[in-house]
Amino acid sequence: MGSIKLYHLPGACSRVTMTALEQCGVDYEDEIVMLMRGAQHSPEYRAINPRGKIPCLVVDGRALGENAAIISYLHMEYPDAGLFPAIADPIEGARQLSDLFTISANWHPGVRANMMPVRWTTGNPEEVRAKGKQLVEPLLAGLDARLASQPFWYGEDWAITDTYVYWNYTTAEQGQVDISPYVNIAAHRARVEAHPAFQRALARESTAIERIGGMPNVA
Ligand SMILES: N[C@@H](CCC(=O)N[C@@H](CS)C(=O)NCC(=O)O)C(=O)O
Repeated sequence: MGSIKLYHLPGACSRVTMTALEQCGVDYEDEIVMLMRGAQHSPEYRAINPRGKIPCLVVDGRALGENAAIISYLHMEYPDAGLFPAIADPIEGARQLSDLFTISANWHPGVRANMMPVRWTTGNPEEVRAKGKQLVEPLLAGLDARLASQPFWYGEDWAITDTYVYWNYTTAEQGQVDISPYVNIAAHRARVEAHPAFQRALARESTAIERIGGMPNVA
């Protein structure tokens, strides 16, 4: 790999890609995109990522969006970094991708509807918030059941999938979903937070915030 830059926002879902970069030991630059100020819609950012989303990883001038795609790319470049358990079977490999897609396509929209309902309706936001909650609750119950017999998504070992689903359930919690009844998720949360690459990503986010002189207060 040549030059690599991650466009991100501390605390946003770009934290998943940042954790993956840290897990792979990639040397990369990073730049904060102030979503709360609409910077994702600026002509400058749209020239980098016309989709106006983060995360966006720019590798040698070529932009790649979507956590699932970026993770998949990093896994191809760094197959021994431990982003996923090693497997030889193509169906199992495709299932790992399928897991990322389902988090992206099913968890994330439900979480967002619950946390930011005004982005989804010009009508009553509380109805959308309730709908988001309704979408997320069976996912939480399914995850909790999965984690009853194993510490991580795939079993004994951490995978980036754990960080991705963690970001979703902790964000759901910020959006008025009570995750406290899910005891296995609570234990998973502590394990994911203790993972070294996640800790490095948090430190990297703090450095990025310091570099811009602190996060602005946005009314
Ligand atoms: N499925 C995408 C979701 C990307 C996404 O929605 N990112 C949010 C931040 S968590 C964003 O850029 N929001 C800005 C906007 O929608 O205007 C992924 O996982 O990469």
